[in-house]
Amino acid sequence: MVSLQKITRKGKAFFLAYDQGLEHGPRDLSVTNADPDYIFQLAIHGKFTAVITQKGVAQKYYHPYRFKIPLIIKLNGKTSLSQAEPYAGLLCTIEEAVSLGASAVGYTVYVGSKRESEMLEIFSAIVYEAHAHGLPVIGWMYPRGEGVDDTDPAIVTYAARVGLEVGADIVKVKYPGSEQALSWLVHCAGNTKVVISGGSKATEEDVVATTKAVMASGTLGLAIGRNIWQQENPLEMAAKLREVIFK
Ligand code: FBP
Repeated sequence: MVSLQKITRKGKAFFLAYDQGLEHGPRDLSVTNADPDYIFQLAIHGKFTAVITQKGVAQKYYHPYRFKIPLIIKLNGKTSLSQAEPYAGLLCTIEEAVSLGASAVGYTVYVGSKRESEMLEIFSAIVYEAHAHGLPVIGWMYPRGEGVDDTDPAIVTYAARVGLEVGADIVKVKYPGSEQALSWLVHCAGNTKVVISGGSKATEEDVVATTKAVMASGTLGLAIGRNIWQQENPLEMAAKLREVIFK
């Protein structure tokens, strides 16, 4: 099994996700957090275990930080403007990710999309190639498509299990609503580790409470974005979450 050591600490993950500029666009951004330098500094001072970006942000900003914070490159993505069937095209190769200094790579599979099989095929090939370079692969396993309820815990669990079946080292899923549901999801993911995404901005109390349930369910940790860098005091928020994750 490929090692997760470079992107974890004390066996836990605390990833700062910053690919929303592509996925959601400026509606998520402010004068402060639209600047990738701000995010890399935040990742370092907030003691995250890695930062997640698309390749363009890495190309233009990562170099000065390359020995200070590990990088996870998201290999595919899409905008929220397209009305097409959920599908995120491949934008970066493993070779490019390696040359940009990535310690791991990520890829979204929209489980339930009519184009799911294309994404699964590409995902499987990525796993093979990334492992040949010693890089772990994180699957953003997101149920999506007509008639697919992406909030149904059974469906979120199915998506996580698909990650195990196709060779993901880590799956990134949305919180399935309760500690009990998440514990079952973690069990179904087996030796594939689980990280939970943050979602749109919530209150500090809610994020801390959810993180406690997330850690009690046996996950590897968090891959959180907006609930950190949209906060008024993101370093304070990061410190509170570190207390839960690493204690
Ligand atoms: P957040 O913690 O901000 O929710 O980020 C997690 C994430 O998976 C991002 O990596 C990605 O950009 C976004 O959510 C995608 O969300 P969605 O597909 O639901 O719009």
